[in-house]
Amino acid sequence: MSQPVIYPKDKENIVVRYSGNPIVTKDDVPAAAKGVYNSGCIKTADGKYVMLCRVETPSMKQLIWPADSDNGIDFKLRPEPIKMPDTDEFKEYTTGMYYDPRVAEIEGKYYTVFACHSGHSCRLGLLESPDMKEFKWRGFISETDNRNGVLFPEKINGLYCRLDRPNTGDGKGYMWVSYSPDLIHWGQAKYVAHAQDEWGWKKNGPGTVPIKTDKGWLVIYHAVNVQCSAQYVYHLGVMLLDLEDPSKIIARAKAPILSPTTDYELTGLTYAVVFTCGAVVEDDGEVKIYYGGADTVQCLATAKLDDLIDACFNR
Ligand code: BMA
Repeated sequence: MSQPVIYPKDKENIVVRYSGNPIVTKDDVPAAAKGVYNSGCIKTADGKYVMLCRVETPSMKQLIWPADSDNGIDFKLRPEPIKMPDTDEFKEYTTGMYYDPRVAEIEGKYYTVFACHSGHSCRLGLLESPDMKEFKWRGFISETDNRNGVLFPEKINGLYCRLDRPNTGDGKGYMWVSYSPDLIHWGQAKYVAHAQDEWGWKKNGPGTVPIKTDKGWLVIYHAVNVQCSAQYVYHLGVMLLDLEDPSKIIARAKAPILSPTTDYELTGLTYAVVFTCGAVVEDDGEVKIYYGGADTVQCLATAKLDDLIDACFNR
């Protein structure tokens, strides 16, 4: 495998891996598991962190399993995963495959969007929680074939807003934005970002909940290239979207901010993947980026918010 591009050459450490990576593994799950990765995470009003772990079971089913932390680094999984509806409809459209949860706080409530996979392809599902303790299933919120849904943390022009990645049918997929009056019915879809560059030409999709800055919505996203004709390589990139019209890209880093280079990112249940579903911005401007390594382990990296913004302008 050729060496991935590292950004930026003169500031190689804008994203720093936590030295104790991985921070959550299958051994932390109070049940048999094959992996924990691509977990969402949020800091709640009381200053505690709640991670929604994507847990893969030995039979390849996926679970969403909450974990708690006081410091955003050491997480303890709760005794049980989130209970999903025991309905024919839920089973028909998930077949035990629901994953990549991304949680946003909007007007004091917590909303988690996740991918629901079945023989009918992939759609987005929504959970609502008042406190990240009780979770209520709200329903499917997309048609097929869509994934990587992530809600903005506030309404834009009076409507809920989300980024997602519909597939284009040719094995590719790019980031879109759409709007909703009620979080269930979505429309006014607009295209945001095409894949670009040698490290992300195959597809891209939203990663973390957009972070509001005075320069625009900062979005950490994933982008994929293919090496040796078949090996997908997942990188993280960063871009800024217009605050009022997030279909407009204000600035975008030319090179990835994180590429798979460590053992735990290169080898696992899959290969060469860094994939994020959550970030927490601390009061001092540190951004904790939670990401999955090789679809197997949950990792953490940190960056300064200002450096991520600068990276978008390729400074
Ligand atoms: C994507 C999603 C992610 C996964 C990635 C790499 O399509 O399914 O959950 O991490 O592929 O395998």
